[in-house]
Amino acid sequence: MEPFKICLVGHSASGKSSILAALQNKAFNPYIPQTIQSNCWKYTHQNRSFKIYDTSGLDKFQKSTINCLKNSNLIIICFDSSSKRAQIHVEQWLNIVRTYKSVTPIVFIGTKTDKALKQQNEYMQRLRERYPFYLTSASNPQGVKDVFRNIEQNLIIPNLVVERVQIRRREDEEVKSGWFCFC
Ligand SMILES: Nc1nc2c(ncn2[C@@H]2O[C@H](COP(=O)(O)OP(=O)(O)OP(=O)(O)O)[C@@H](O)[C@H]2O)c(=O)[nH]1
Ligand SMILES: [Mg+2]
Repeated sequence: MEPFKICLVGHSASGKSSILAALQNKAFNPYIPQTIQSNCWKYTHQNRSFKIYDTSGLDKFQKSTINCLKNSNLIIICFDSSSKRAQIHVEQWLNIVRTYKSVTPIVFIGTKTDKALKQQNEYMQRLRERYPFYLTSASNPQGVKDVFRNIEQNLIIPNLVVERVQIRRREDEEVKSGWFCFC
């Protein structure tokens, strides 16, 4: 059976590689290098194979990131939950994902919950209501692992991703119009 391909995308420094490092039992590294193009990690859980693609958030590697997106079965949009620009970054990545992968299910992971400022506004609330939505910190590796176990067990293994595919486009439109209302 082909591995289930999960693609991590999001703004540069949103914490994608740190999430992957936590899953790989690596210690949290505040000086973790920026990702060049993308990295892939394969693992097995409950007899099912998964491949996680950790992409670069930098514009100059966007072509490589889009290639990863195209091959994926599930897309995780990561954002820095402590950043004041989190909404803008989420919108940018939603637009990219919708342009290149219109029917692949999306999950959101807000990172860096250990930092003080968290974006708890109406936009984030709408995202939370419309998509699978998690908050975590790479400084708490068990928390990151729990997020992925939850995604595997509640969305992937029971094939719930199929239901998300059917309703995703409409949800995107609602979230998008909500976003414009806040400007
Ligand atoms: N405090 C805190 N810092 C974090 C967390 N996750 C990542 N960081 C820091 O944020 C910075 C960027 O993290 P990365 O994991 O490299 O971000 P990225 O999304 O992979 O970035 P690109 O590879 O450039 O796309 C690094 O200094 C990390 O140590 C977190 O949960 N808490
Ligand atoms: Mg990275």
